[in-house]
Amino acid sequence: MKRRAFLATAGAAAAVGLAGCGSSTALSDEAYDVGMVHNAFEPVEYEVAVGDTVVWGNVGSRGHSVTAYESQLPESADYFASGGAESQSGAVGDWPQRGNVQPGETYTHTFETPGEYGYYCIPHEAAGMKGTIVVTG
Ligand SMILES: [Cu+2]
Repeated sequence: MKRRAFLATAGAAAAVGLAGCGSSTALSDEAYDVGMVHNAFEPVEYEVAVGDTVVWGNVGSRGHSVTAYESQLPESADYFASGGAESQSGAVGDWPQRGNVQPGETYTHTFETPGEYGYYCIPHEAAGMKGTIVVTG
Protein backbone atom coordinates (compact mmCIF):
# COMPACT_ATOMS: atom_id res chain seq x y z
CA MET A 1 0.00 0.00 0.00
CA LYS A 2 1.23 3.44 -0.81
CA ARG A 3 2.21 5.70 2.05
CA ARG A 4 -0.44 8.25 1.16
CA ALA A 5 -3.10 5.58 1.57
CA PHE A 6 -2.33 5.41 5.29
CA LEU A 7 -2.08 9.17 5.73
CA ALA A 8 -5.30 9.87 3.88
CA THR A 9 -7.55 7.36 5.61
CA ALA A 10 -9.09 9.69 8.17
CA GLY A 11 -9.61 12.48 5.68
CA ALA A 12 -11.12 10.19 3.05
CA ALA A 13 -13.61 8.80 5.54
CA ALA A 14 -14.68 12.30 6.50
CA ALA A 15 -14.99 13.34 2.85
CA VAL A 16 -17.20 10.35 2.03
CA GLY A 17 -19.43 11.19 4.97
CA LEU A 18 -19.80 14.77 3.83
CA ALA A 19 -20.34 13.98 0.17
CA GLY A 20 -22.93 11.30 0.82
CA CYS A 21 -22.86 10.17 -2.78
CA GLY A 22 -19.86 7.87 -3.09
CA SER A 23 -19.60 4.80 -5.26
CA SER A 24 -21.59 1.67 -4.50
CA THR A 25 -18.64 -0.02 -2.79
CA ALA A 26 -16.97 0.86 0.49
CA LEU A 27 -13.53 1.30 -1.07
CA SER A 28 -12.17 4.82 -1.38
CA ASP A 29 -9.68 5.65 -4.12
CA GLU A 30 -6.97 5.76 -1.48
CA ALA A 31 -7.61 2.23 -0.25
CA TYR A 32 -6.12 0.39 -3.23
CA ASP A 33 -3.50 0.65 -5.97
CA VAL A 34 -5.01 -1.42 -8.79
CA GLY A 35 -8.76 -1.36 -9.30
CA MET A 36 -10.81 -4.32 -10.49
CA VAL A 37 -13.70 -3.07 -12.62
CA HIS A 38 -15.95 -4.78 -15.16
CA ASN A 39 -13.47 -6.82 -17.23
CA ALA A 40 -10.28 -4.92 -16.47
CA PHE A 41 -7.53 -4.12 -14.04
CA GLU A 42 -6.88 -0.37 -13.75
CA PRO A 43 -4.17 0.49 -14.38
CA VAL A 44 -3.25 -2.49 -16.56
CA GLU A 45 0.43 -2.00 -15.73
CA TYR A 46 1.54 -0.89 -12.28
CA GLU A 47 5.10 -0.25 -11.12
CA VAL A 48 6.46 -0.63 -7.59
CA ALA A 49 9.83 -1.06 -5.89
CA VAL A 50 11.13 -4.29 -4.33
CA GLY A 51 9.50 -4.79 -0.95
CA ASP A 52 6.39 -2.80 -1.81
CA THR A 53 2.91 -4.19 -1.21
CA VAL A 54 0.32 -3.85 -3.96
CA VAL A 55 -3.35 -3.62 -2.99
CA TRP A 56 -5.98 -4.69 -5.52
CA GLY A 57 -9.43 -3.38 -4.78
CA ASN A 58 -12.66 -4.65 -6.30
CA VAL A 59 -14.62 -1.51 -7.12
CA GLY A 60 -16.86 -3.32 -9.60
CA SER A 61 -20.07 -5.24 -9.06
CA ARG A 62 -18.85 -8.81 -9.67
CA GLY A 63 -16.29 -11.11 -8.11
CA HIS A 64 -12.76 -11.14 -9.58
CA SER A 65 -9.50 -12.96 -8.95
CA VAL A 66 -5.86 -11.91 -9.00
CA THR A 67 -4.06 -14.93 -10.41
CA ALA A 68 -0.42 -14.97 -11.50
CA TYR A 69 0.60 -16.65 -14.74
CA GLU A 70 3.27 -19.19 -13.77
CA SER A 71 4.91 -18.63 -17.15
CA GLN A 72 5.12 -14.86 -16.57
CA LEU A 73 7.00 -14.61 -13.28
CA PRO A 74 10.62 -13.54 -12.73
CA GLU A 75 12.96 -16.45 -12.06
CA SER A 76 12.79 -17.59 -8.41
CA ALA A 77 9.84 -15.29 -7.64
CA ASP A 78 7.09 -16.51 -5.33
CA TYR A 79 3.81 -17.53 -6.95
CA PHE A 80 0.83 -15.40 -5.90
CA ALA A 81 -2.94 -15.61 -6.23
CA SER A 82 -5.92 -14.35 -4.32
CA GLY A 83 -7.04 -17.23 -2.12
CA GLY A 84 -3.44 -18.19 -1.41
CA ALA A 85 -2.96 -21.00 -3.93
CA GLU A 86 0.69 -21.91 -4.51
CA SER A 87 0.30 -22.68 -8.20
CA GLN A 88 -1.79 -21.52 -11.14
CA SER A 89 -3.45 -24.92 -11.49
CA GLY A 90 -4.22 -24.82 -7.78
CA ALA A 91 -5.82 -21.39 -8.08
CA VAL A 92 -7.96 -22.50 -11.02
CA GLY A 93 -8.95 -25.66 -9.18
CA ASP A 94 -9.96 -23.67 -6.09
CA TRP A 95 -12.11 -21.20 -8.04
CA PRO A 96 -14.66 -19.96 -7.03
CA GLN A 97 -14.60 -21.43 -3.51
CA ARG A 98 -11.29 -19.64 -2.87
CA GLY A 99 -9.70 -16.60 -4.46
CA ASN A 100 -12.92 -14.78 -5.31
CA VAL A 101 -12.41 -11.14 -4.33
CA GLN A 102 -15.89 -9.75 -3.81
CA PRO A 103 -17.02 -6.16 -4.51
CA GLY A 104 -15.64 -3.91 -1.78
CA GLU A 105 -12.87 -6.36 -0.84
CA THR A 106 -9.13 -6.16 -1.39
CA TYR A 107 -6.25 -8.54 -2.03
CA THR A 108 -2.65 -7.65 -1.20
CA HIS A 109 0.71 -9.09 -2.20
CA THR A 110 4.23 -7.96 -1.35
CA PHE A 111 6.79 -8.23 -4.15
CA GLU A 112 10.28 -9.26 -3.04
CA THR A 113 11.85 -10.09 -6.42
CA PRO A 114 12.42 -7.55 -9.22
CA GLY A 115 11.00 -8.15 -12.67
CA GLU A 116 7.71 -8.33 -14.53
CA TYR A 117 4.73 -10.31 -13.26
CA GLY A 118 1.84 -11.18 -15.56
CA TYR A 119 -1.49 -12.02 -13.97
CA TYR A 120 -5.17 -12.36 -14.83
CA CYS A 121 -8.69 -12.78 -13.49
CA ILE A 122 -9.92 -16.38 -13.74
CA PRO A 123 -13.57 -15.71 -14.78
CA HIS A 124 -12.72 -12.80 -17.09
CA GLU A 125 -9.47 -13.87 -18.74
CA ALA A 126 -11.29 -14.50 -22.02
CA ALA A 127 -12.66 -10.94 -21.84
CA GLY A 128 -9.11 -9.63 -21.60
CA MET A 129 -8.86 -9.03 -17.86
CA LYS A 130 -5.08 -9.22 -17.52
CA GLY A 131 -2.44 -7.05 -15.92
CA THR A 132 1.25 -6.61 -15.25
CA ILE A 133 3.13 -5.62 -12.12
CA VAL A 134 6.61 -4.23 -12.75
CA VAL A 135 8.93 -4.46 -9.73
CA THR A 136 12.06 -2.36 -9.92
CA GLY A 137 15.16 -3.34 -8.01
CU1 LIG B 1 -12.61 -10.37 -13.32
